Amino acid sequence: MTDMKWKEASAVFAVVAVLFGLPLGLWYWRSVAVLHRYQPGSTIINLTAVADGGIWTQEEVVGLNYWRTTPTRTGDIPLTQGNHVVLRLRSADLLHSFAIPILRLGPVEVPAGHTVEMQFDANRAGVLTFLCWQVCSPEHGNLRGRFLVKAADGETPW
Ligand SMILES: [Cu+2]
Repeated sequence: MTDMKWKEASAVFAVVAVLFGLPLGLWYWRSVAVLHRYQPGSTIINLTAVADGGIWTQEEVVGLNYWRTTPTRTGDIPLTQGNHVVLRLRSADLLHSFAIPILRLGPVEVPAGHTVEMQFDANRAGVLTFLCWQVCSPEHGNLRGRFLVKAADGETPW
């Protein structure tokens, strides 16, 4: 009888461990372990492409909020000269791509369901335009944005 109780208890424990441990592990992997891969002091920017509206957003587009809300188009993204930038690129829907032509970075394909990393050093002050590089959708032309790199001495060259 006590043996049965013991088995029951360990089964309950196993279920609870999976129910809570799995999300916790996932959360840890996404928010802590992944970020520790980058060099210290990196500026980490998440950009998700959304075909509807042609939007690059810094918001997370997952599950229900894809259907319920329109993500906010990212404004100009401020950087400071010398920043090491880690871009974590995603797509909310179909195949997009990403490039920063003035830095000759990319294009890299950004398929849905993946996170594509791109890193660069903002060595020079100025405006860095980024855009989707392939005709992905009717509003493809809107899939662009800017990094504004402020000079290390505080000057703004735009
Ligand atoms: Cu596109």
